Amino acid sequence: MLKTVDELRRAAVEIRKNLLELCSVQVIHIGGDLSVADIMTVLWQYQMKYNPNDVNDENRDRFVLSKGHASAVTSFCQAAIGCFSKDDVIREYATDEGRFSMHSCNLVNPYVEVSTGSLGHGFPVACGMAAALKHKGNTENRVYAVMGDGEQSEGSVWEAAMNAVRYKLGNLVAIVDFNGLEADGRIEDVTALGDIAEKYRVFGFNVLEFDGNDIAKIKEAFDSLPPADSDVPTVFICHTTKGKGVDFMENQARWHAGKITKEQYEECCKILEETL
Ligand SMILES: Cc1ncc(C[n+]2csc(CCOP(=O)(O)OP(=O)(O)O)c2C)c(N)n1
Repeated sequence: MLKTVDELRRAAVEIRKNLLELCSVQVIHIGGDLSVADIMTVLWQYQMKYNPNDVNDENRDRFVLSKGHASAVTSFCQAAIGCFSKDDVIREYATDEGRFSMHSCNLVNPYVEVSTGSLGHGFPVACGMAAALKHKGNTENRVYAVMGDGEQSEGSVWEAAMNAVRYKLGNLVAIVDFNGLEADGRIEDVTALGDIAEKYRVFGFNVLEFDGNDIAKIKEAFDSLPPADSDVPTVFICHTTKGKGVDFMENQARWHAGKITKEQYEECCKILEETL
């Protein structure tokens, strides 16, 4: 596990380079992978209590990728802590026998807690997992669920949010990757989300709102979480940039998913290194 902001910044660059390498051989959901890369780096390499050698450990933190199309960034974050190698991900991605694909699937990959891809389904399952942990008397572990902002237009998200408060799921941490774009346009033009932080606050959540591409801010937010055995669920509203780190992809809905050339990959890596 990593400790410092500088180490985590370096690690996030590596995750982005891995994503771009894969993106030079396969179509991936690169825009939403890059927006959430900093949050996922801090979550997997700093925050989560997770033993890669024991996926069934009762005393593990659980991770649910509710925006299931960000499977590539999840796989590279899991590779970074030793679940498998980064080259496994690149070799097996989108192959018939492979463990990795455009959406996370637990039938072929035991490191996936729950298969996701249909938006609005992962978060309710995460709430159920948090309720089960609480019911079993587990006071140490948390359930982290990463959602998209477009995903917030699914009614099931709000049914789950209501029940998370009702069942006092203080071990639940919802993370909203608020990049302002969904698959083919701006959230504002597709759905009327309004003040999402206020909505969660009114539902009864502990709400933290911050820049989700700022490693120091992300680390600070995780450090400030109430104890897992507290009674109020937390949500992070993370303001991010879709395509973060690759200038021609930033804030471009057409880079929701796509593929780049080897030359673009080399060029992007150079620029990412310079940002450090
Ligand atoms: C129920 C459902 N409806 C539609 C889709 C198609 N879809 C895949 S990704 C996406 C956009 C999601 O936007 P957002 O949650 O903001 O994700 P991000 O921008 O972070 O990639 C949509 C509509 C889906 N996967 N599931």
